[in-house]
Amino acid sequence: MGHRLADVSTPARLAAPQEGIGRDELALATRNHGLPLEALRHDVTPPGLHYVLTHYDIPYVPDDTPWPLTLNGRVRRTLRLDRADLRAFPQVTTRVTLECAGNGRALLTPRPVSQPWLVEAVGTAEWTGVPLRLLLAEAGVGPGAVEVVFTGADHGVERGVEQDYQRALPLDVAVGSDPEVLVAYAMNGAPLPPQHGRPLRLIVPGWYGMAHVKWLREITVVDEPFTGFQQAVAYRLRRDPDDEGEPVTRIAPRALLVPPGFPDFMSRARVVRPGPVALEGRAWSGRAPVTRVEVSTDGGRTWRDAEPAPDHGQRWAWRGWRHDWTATPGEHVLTARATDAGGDTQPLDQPWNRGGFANNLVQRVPVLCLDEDGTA
Ligand SMILES: Nc1nc2c(c(=O)[nH]1)N[C@H]1C(S)=C(S)[C@@H](COP(=O)(O)O)O[C@H]1N2
Ligand SMILES: [Mo]
Repeated sequence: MGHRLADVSTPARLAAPQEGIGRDELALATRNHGLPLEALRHDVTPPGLHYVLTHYDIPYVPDDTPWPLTLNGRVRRTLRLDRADLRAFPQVTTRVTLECAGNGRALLTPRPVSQPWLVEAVGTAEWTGVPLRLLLAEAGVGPGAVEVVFTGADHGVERGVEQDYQRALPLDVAVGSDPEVLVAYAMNGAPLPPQHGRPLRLIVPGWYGMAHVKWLREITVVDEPFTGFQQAVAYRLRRDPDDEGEPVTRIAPRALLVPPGFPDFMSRARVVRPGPVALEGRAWSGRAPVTRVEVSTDGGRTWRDAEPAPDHGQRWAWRGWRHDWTATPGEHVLTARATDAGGDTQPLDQPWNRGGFANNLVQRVPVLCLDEDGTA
């Protein structure tokens, strides 16, 4: 009795100047794990190493659970598709890099209080499913349609608003083929793992994670812009709580380094030996293909072009790069910076908004170069 949930008019909180990560953020961080950065070595992330983000609970969906996918709203005919119906449509497999829009949030000042990602909220998988445009064509998009709303089976409350997890896409993106949006039922050739949306999820190549609705059960064509919480309240770029804010959409360019050498357990600081060190990493952008990756081994004062890995023609997946470095005893700060064909690049100073969204500040990796006898 007397308990009240937070209110939607209460803005998401910013941490006080010296405030550390709290117990609520720790609880989110243990549920929503990141990619161990050494797994950047894999072209395709093994499923258990792919980052996970789930706002509420992971639904319990035993294998034989009926899962009719409903297509309704402004359509000529409502469809209810079971697993066999979906398998009867053409099947497409696409390699896609997913990144959470909040990646990098915990490094911001002031720090938005939410899932405290450093830089590891990313992963790449081969997603298999049915092109969404084929399902919408089968249902027949009616006149006046402007957006398509996707509803997941998970349910929770967020800043006082009880809701199913829902997100919308503009109609042209939903019916388009570049990117080809998928209703996916497999990840890396196996049924979706529970945490990644079993049995069905949306995949929107090039868009930040929030668009890829998991545990997808309903697709609704609407004739008004969708105003659900995850669209109109969350996932907007705001500097002040009452800004309307721009919506978060496509992934900004980012490069990450495979951590070189070996780590210190507590600080995660990297230790390397003097001599040649092959620096390697990944770079991606959902806006335009990555055209350049630069590396700095002196904390961003000077930059050298990295060498791109062979292009496998995977537009929506990260691309590898490498750079040979000769480590000398002492402390170094390594960093990498991606630029895409649209001219977007990574800032050296933090881009800041209240949600910490779409912030692609360059990664800084402190490295200690030590001789075998432990001297620098
Ligand atoms: N139904 C549902 N879909 C969801 C979410 C969710 O909480 N519920 N989280 C979204 C967010 S914010 C991200 S970053 C991605 C994460 O996908 P992954 O866990 O498969 O990596 O799923 C998105 N889809
Ligand atoms: Mo996310």
